[in-house]
Amino acid sequence: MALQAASVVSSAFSVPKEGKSGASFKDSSLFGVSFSDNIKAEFGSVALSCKREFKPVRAQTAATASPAITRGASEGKKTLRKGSVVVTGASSGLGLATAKALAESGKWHVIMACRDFLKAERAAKAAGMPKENYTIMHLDLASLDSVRQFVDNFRRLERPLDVLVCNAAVYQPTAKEPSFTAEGFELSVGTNHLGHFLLSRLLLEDLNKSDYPSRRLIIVGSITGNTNTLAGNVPPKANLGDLRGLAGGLNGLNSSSMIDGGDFDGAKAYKDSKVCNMLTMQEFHRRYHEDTGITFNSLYPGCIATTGLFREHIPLFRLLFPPFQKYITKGYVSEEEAGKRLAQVVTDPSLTKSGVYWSWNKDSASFENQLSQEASDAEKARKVWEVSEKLVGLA
Ligand code: LMG
Ligand code: NDP
Ligand code: PMR
Repeated sequence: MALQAASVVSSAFSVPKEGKSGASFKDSSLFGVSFSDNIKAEFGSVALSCKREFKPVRAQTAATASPAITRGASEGKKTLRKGSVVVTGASSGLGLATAKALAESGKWHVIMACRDFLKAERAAKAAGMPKENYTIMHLDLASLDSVRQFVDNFRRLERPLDVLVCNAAVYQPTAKEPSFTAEGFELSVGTNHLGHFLLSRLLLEDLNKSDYPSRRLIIVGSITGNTNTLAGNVPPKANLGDLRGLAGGLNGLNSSSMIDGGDFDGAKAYKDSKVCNMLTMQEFHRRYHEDTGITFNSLYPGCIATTGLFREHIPLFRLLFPPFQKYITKGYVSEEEAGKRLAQVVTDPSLTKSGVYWSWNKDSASFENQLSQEASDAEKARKVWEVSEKLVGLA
């Protein structure tokens, strides 16, 4: 059942006149980045990007939503309605910080898609999120039934879907044996990849119906899935192999619980799931960007060493990991800062390019990062897509 924690407001807001000022920058952080990545960011005004991307023809089905752009009562100024964004796993860590940043901007209504309603409600309250700017809905990504139920419930809200953020994840670095989703998929890949794969495939239709100027599908990736970085070379390394375990259903019975068919390793399963996330984003881009205009992106928000992601790690790790990242690798980023980064990928008019894996340099400036060979392998992306389709019942 959909649980609505906040009432819906239909207020509109004025489009800010200008985006950020232009800048060209060079990434200078040591780890996990390609050093040659200089990008010249283009910062157009919001109004300009609206003009370029707004296609009224798509608006036909957003029946109950107000049109994305309307004329303001006075001065004939263009106004943009509040954006509507779904964030999975918004009950803690990066998801919560992102939801907070978006809700506080007053420009977004955040649907917090969470497996633990009360935890999410308490977290939103404790974070001081304005209650008219969020709604909590139940979603357990470790159950495909729950994913389908969520999509039905979301549609009943009759809100447009302008941006979908696939953020939730589990990490089981100390598990000796695999655990499984409701359908019997190994839990990390089942939750982080397959649950999100079904969710995003189903909600693509809703994104496509939105008349919002910039519609985006964002899947959170990570440096540890990218073996072109030092962090990605800490064992066990991500490797999807020939996908034999995935093709067998990851059930640990008649197939391996690992994508590559090997023995269970929780840390590797997580890293593999992140590779799937990054491949899925690119396959979405190849299949749908041109026809729909939707922006498909992934990102590495920085090492948020204090989140709940490490809850199953040994206490010594949890004690040492934050200072290690802060003072030695310098890859550390606070939850708040990481939330701002992801919120930027949701909403920044300069980040509309599709098919990009965003990262940030030490001055917190975004740049297009390079994925590892495996995480940018188009053939593997297609295979992961096709096998995943079968597993989640779409093919
Ligand atoms: C595994 O162990 C566990 O087995 C697994 O269960 C799971 O938990 C997994 O990733 C999670 O980890 C990883 C283990 C093995 O690493 C450790 O945690 C051991 C820590 C050893 C400490 C080393 C000292 C470093 C300085 C410490 C300062 C004190 C702070 C301590 C904080 C600890 C928190 C981490 O790791 C190893 O096998 C050893 C490390 C291997 C480093 C790999 C680096 C490979 C470099 C290859 C270069 C490739 C170049 C790529 C190009 C890059 C371009 C930029
Ligand atoms: P957290 O554990 O704080 O957040 C994960 C969220 O996912 C929680 O809200 C959790 O819910 C939710 N979740 C877990 N399982 C399910 C499920 N079955 N159904 C619905 N929601 C679920 O970790 P982070 O904030 O660190 O992780 C967020 C994202 O950031 C992940 O995609 C992770 O891979 C990525 N990331 C994190 C990095 C880091 O350094 N922390 C670095 C790079 C990427 P609940 O609160 O109920 O447990
Ligand atoms: Mg890593 C060199 C930089 C760097 C960065 C940016 C990270 C990020 N890590 C780096 C280096 C190292 N780590 C080194 C040199 C080691 C060996 C001491 C190391 C170890 C390590 C462990 C054991 N790191 C870890 C773990 C985890 O359990 C985390 C993990 O792999 O989760 C899958 C992790 C991480 N290191 C990161 C980041 C971002 C993580 C965690 C989360 C993630 O990728 O989502």
